[in-house]
Amino acid sequence: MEKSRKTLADILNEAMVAANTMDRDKLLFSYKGILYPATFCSPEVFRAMDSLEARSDDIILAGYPKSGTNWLGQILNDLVAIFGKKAQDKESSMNYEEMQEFPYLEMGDTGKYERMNKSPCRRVIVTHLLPENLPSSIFRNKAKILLLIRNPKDVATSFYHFSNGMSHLPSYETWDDFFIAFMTKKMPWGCYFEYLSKWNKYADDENVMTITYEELKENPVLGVKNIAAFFGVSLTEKELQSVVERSSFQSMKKNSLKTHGKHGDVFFRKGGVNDWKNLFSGDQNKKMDKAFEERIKGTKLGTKLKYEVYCKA
Ligand code: PPS
Repeated sequence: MEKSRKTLADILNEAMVAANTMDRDKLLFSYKGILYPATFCSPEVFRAMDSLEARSDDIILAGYPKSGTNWLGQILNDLVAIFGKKAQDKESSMNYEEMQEFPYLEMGDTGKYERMNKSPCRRVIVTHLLPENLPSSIFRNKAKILLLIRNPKDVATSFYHFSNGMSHLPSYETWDDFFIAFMTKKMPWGCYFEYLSKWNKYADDENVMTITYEELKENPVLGVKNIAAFFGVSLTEKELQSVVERSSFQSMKKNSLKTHGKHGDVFFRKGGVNDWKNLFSGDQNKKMDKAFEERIKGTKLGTKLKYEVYCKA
């Protein structure tokens, strides 16, 4: 496979520079009824995506924006590097870093999927997409999927700060304006409640493991252990500790200038639970509680989210 030419930090910087010259109403485009950022995604890339030939040993991470995908991406890449070292075959002796594509499946160029198909490495593929928009080979070839979910109030809060901190997304003058957009399906990658309800149909599949941001935050050692077991990566106690340490919020934030360039601080903002309490009004709490009750409560993912614990005012 051709060496990936640009780092994540380079790609982010270029996209921000391009977005600075664009009109607000051109920042997002619609594809199959869902909005996406024009500086990272394109209809051509979406059309090319189905040529990806998924493998049963692929590591797929599915998570709505702002649910902690960079965090889990760090953990999964670390696990794959450990797995590769232990496999000690010709392929794993290649420089894993150099084999990497831009981690998000739906972002990149149209040649990306062909390059990925040629990669001999075990692949980590991150996506914000709905299950129905993923390449069909992911389900056909039984690739394992880690589904990451986060409480909707912190997702909205994180998304609001991100939208105002990055130029590739439309910014909002007030939190109230953002809240209306979040609740009326105007977000890039679609509506979070729809995301939860569509992924809920896959939550019982044996190839899908669900983890919440909050449970990983509470017990990262157990979380990493379970993730490693799900993907068949064996870890010594020392390796487990180092994966947890390298993926801590403090470590990732400290390293973010290197990994994400000058926008690192926006990606690694607070990294906690309950920041929504600083933004939500009583009325907004009621509105989101009602939407959750009507659409997600009682489903497997709804129960897993522990809404009563993390989202009740
Ligand atoms: S993005 O832009 O969609 O890719 O964002 P994503 O990475 O999915 O989510 C960003 C939020 O995850 C927090 N984060 C972390 N929390 C805990 N530990 C670690 N290591 C970590 N890394 C990232 C990040 O700070 C964003 O949440 P907020 O609430 O905005 O801080």
